[in-house]
Amino acid sequence: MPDRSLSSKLFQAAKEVIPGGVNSPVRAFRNVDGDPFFVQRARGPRIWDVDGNELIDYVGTWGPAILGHAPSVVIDAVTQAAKEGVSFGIPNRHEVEMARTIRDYVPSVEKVRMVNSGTEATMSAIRLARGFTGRDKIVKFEGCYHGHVDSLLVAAGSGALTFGQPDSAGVPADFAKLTITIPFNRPEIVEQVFAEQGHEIAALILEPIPANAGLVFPKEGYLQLLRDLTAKHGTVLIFDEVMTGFRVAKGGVQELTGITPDLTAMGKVIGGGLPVGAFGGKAEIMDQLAPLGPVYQAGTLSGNPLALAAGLAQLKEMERLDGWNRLEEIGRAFEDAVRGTLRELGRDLVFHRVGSMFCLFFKEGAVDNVDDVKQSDFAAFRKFFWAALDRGVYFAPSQYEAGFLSLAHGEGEIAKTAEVACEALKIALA
Ligand code: HOZ
Repeated sequence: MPDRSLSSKLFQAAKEVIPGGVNSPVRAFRNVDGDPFFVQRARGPRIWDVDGNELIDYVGTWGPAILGHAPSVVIDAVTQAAKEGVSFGIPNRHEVEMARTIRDYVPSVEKVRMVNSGTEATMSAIRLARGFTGRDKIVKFEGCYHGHVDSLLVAAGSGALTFGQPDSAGVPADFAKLTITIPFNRPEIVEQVFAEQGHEIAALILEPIPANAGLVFPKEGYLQLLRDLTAKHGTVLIFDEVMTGFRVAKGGVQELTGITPDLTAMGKVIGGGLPVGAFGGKAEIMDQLAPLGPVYQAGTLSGNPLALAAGLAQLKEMERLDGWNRLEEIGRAFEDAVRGTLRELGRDLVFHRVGSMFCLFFKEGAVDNVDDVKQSDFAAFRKFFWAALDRGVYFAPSQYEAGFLSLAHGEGEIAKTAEVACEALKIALA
């Protein structure tokens, strides 16, 4: 087992001054019964921990690192922007360029506002939908995670699910009452909810490909059903594409499926690794925001020049490299390697992939929603995680998280990963 003594010391020190030693729960490795490593630096597809261990990384800072870590175009853009000032609190030219870029990539977004995180994006989109419709109730899906927004921390995914807190303490019961949660991929249930309460529902929010309970695909016709029901009842349809946007395709899931929401929450890739979120959609709805309309939303650092310069540089490089097509090729090669390994072992575990996002479930049969994911063999997942990490491959430390490939993952990394995954699976499934 690799030496992680310096990481251990840092974690002990961190726990004295930071709750749980981490600034976001999924980093604590609790779901895999261990302590996290501390990172020293990251470059391309690799990270090095403070003890000098080298890892091939499939977390990619939870999505933003689509070119790989620390691409020179992003570093140069940030350096250049910093020379002109790190924050202004006054309009700057990057904001207009980013808004135009988002609108070009995601045609359902006629107007967009920049914020600092995915959480802010979904929170603001919900408030806007409520202000626009004059209604209070919202619908979300079990296992979908939309950041740590009060009204969305009900039956939530990601860290909330990982740590058995899908319903967070501190969320007033009266808020939670306004959130109707239903299982994903069950048409009859959403139809019933809208038949009974459609006239009271301000917004239906979902990750159109849920990626915070593993990676789950909508069944044929399901997204269209949601589009039709929300349109019929005057409900705002919100796609949370913080993870999938600018990643599974240039224009996100809405480009892949052709189903367009009224509002979209974005983040991760468009920040190039710096703190960025955005929400946008129909001009008619977006123009309800202050200073034009009655829905208040603001932020000192929103539209920060460094963050937007980083995001724009990353998107331009993706264009230049034909990034989304290449990611599909890398994803296919990765999938072939994983499926080959599973065949070799004679195991029929579920493997889902869309573009550069993937999830291996320690489960056979279908995975259509979070209840299916909960049937996974978590003990085997844990063994697999540590066996892979000990051999130099870092997968997300929870069965409920998706993995990410980047343009920096080449044939060499994929071949080594297949070898490691094969050994790790043998250990996990023994
Ligand atoms: N939203 C990220 C993917 N599930 C997790 C990031 C975090 O909670 O720290």
